Amino acid sequence: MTAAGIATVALVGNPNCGKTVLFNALTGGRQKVANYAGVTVERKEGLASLPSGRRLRILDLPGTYSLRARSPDEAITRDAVLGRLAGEPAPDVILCVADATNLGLVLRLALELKSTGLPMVFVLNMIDIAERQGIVIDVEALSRELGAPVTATVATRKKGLEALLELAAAQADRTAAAPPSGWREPTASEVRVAHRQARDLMRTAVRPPSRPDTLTGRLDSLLLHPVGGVAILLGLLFLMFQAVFTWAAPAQDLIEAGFVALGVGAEAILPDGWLTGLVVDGLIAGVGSVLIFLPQILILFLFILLLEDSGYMARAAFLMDRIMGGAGLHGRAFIPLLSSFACAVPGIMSTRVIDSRRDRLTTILTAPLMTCSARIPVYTLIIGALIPNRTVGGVLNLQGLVMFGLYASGILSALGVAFLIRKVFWRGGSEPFMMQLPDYKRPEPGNVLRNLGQKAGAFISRAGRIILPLMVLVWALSTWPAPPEGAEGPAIAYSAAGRLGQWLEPLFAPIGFSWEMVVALIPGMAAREVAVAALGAIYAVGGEEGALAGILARQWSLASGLAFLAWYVFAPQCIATLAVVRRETGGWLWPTVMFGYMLGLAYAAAFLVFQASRALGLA
Ligand SMILES: Nc1nc2c(ncn2[C@@H]2O[C@H](COP(=O)(O)OP(=O)(O)OP(=O)(O)O)[C@@H](O)[C@H]2O)c(=O)[nH]1
Ligand SMILES: [Mg+2]
Repeated sequence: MTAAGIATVALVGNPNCGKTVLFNALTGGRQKVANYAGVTVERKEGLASLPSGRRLRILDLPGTYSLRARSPDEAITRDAVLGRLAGEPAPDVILCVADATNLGLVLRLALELKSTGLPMVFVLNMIDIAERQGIVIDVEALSRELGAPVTATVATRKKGLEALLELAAAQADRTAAAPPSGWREPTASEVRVAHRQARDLMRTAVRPPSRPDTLTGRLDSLLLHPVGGVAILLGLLFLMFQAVFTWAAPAQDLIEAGFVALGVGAEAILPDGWLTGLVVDGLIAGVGSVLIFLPQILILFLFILLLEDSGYMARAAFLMDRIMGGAGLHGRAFIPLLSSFACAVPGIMSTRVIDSRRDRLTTILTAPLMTCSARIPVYTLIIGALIPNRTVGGVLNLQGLVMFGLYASGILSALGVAFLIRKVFWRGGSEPFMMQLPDYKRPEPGNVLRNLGQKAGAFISRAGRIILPLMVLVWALSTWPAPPEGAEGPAIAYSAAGRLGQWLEPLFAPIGFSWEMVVALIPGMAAREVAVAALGAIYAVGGEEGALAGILARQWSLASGLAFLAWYVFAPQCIATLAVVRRETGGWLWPTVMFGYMLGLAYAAAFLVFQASRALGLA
């Protein structure tokens, strides 16, 4: 027990049994939940209160099948249970959480946990589904054999939580249990004995379902079909991109109109002078040019969250395994790579589910090539400004096609880089794909909405925390110093930003970047979408009128625009990603390698695109 007298209760169980839903329900937390294995990869803690006013510290841990950990996320759970995490004693109580419809594997884990000597409560979660399927569980027999109280919960409906907390508190009060420091890895024969024990317990205490889940089987015969399944997956992805562009348009127009009105209003109220410039050109034009992408980002996340919570995402991983395996990527790399479509930072963290270090590093190095949502503002802005909105081949929209091409370039180059790494640098095949496919579930609207709200909050707060202060800086640097007496040309050309851009311009001339583009790249290092805000501010300070897309259409050649897009597919334009790579790999070597190879690819791609488009007369 800690000094404050608050007992620590750790949630331990197989992946995908509902530990995080339980954690969120007990502590009011907001950790990520989804219907596939390996969602939680970190230790999280929170406080739960009992009706008596007593409090318990709850730990949410990554799912595991055994204390004999193989991957980094499983090692976290093992170390937390055994009190091996720095500065943290072993928990006072273990809540062994089980998916009540799938007790076979968790009973082995429960027996292993029992052998640590820590007090335990065995939690039959998802009892709603087990009852629907007609599974009968002999709670008394289970409790006797495990030497622990057993209780049932429906975490998603917050059912059974009070009883659970009471049991946990009672277990915590038991006279000190033997510390688990004496725990050692069981030998092969001990493991066999434990497996037999778990099998026997399963036979005596659990009567198999009288109404098994047939929906999952029927859906999978279609969705996992080698041809039909892949066609459906591609269809879903296509629908997702269509939706991102078409559904978002009305909301985007509304937000844009709002910011224009805000700018006009501010200009009317504020006195003439530098303050108006800062507010109207720097803050409103800059931040507004990014916030109009909120609807698109929310639609993208809505799709991803629905696919995750229904259980389909794990199937997509399964379908992609053959293709990715051909490139030398581990099947388990799919979900990290897919999460990277939202943002590479959680994507890179979720590579902890990959046990082989080489497979994990390959995935980390390729994750930032996936098109993260921070690129959406950049892509959409430039496509909207420079690519004509016309139909090709009768059905396909040219703008949508270019967008699809950018996503495809990211994916193909990731496969190419992985192939190169695995075939040239680290030879050797990757391991077979093993991932338990979850049963399909109706997505929880509450979970999806909460997650969506969090994404919206994160996007808006990024605008506040990162973009807003940077826009003050960009505005100041592009306003001062003022041009000398009798100077010719636009004032901004004499400012610090203008001079810096012009000084760097020769370096970027071969790839077709103007000095404004070069200047926008620099604050864009903090977060990719800041480049859009910076362009908005730079052109506004430069005296250009109207929406940013219209300005780009006048100022940029098609060749330069395409080169800028190509740059953004590859460029290592995000400090947060490099920082998380350093943390996950424990040094500067891999972030440096990543920065170098991505920068090289970005310059080469932009060069090729610019020169080729000029040769084709697209300038
Ligand atoms: N019907 C039902 N669904 C549940 C229940 N508890 C959790 N779920 C669903 O089960 C899925 C997995 O939940 P998570 O909390 O992410 O599982 P986890 O154990 O934390 O998984 P990892 O972090 O991967 O180890 C989600 O889709 C939940 O909505 C329950 O009691 N009943
Ligand atoms: Mg979890």
